Amino acid sequence: MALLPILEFPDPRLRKIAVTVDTVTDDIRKLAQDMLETMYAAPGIGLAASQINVHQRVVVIDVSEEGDDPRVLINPSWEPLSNEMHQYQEGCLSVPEFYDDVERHSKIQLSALNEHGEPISEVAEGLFAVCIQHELDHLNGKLFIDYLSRLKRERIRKKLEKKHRDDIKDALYEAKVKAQEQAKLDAQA
Ligand code: GNR
Ligand code: NI
Repeated sequence: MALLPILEFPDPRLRKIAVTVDTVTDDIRKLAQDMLETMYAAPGIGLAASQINVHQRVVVIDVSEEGDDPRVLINPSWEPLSNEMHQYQEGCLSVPEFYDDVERHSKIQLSALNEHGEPISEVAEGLFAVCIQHELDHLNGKLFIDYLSRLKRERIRKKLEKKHRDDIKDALYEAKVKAQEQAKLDAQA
């Protein structure tokens, strides 16, 4: 198992369209397990392969209270089962610390392959339906903030760009302190 780094907006790689998985191999199952581990550690309730820079149509979801219902969805698709829409305050691991309302279909029919390569089809509602629609968007290069006003999206972009600059500065400073400590040890040796 491995924790994978998550791409953050406005990284252009989040805009790539993921390709269909031909065959559900051990490599795909290993990818899904690493994605689940990464999702639980974040913590999050869903993760699309696009977010870890793997542009294949693989999604993991766990919307259970206890976090004990991992779902692997390969080549997922959905269709609305009613025209009823539901607003939900969404967040995204690729847009850390921003939350806003998005309208999604309340009831959908999900089709996908499971981790064994078997076709599944089920009705999804509530948070599961929200999450499926959010993750499918990732596979198509779309983010929840694309549904917000340009002004809001630009404000988020500026704040995250600053965060990324600060993260790099912090990492450089940490590396410098470490190098100084090592130089001191070397001098004593
Ligand atoms: O962890 C997540 N929470 C969440 C909350 C509301 C609507 C969608 C989500 S998905 C998100 C994890 C994520 O970014 N998946 O792509
Ligand atoms: Ni997301």
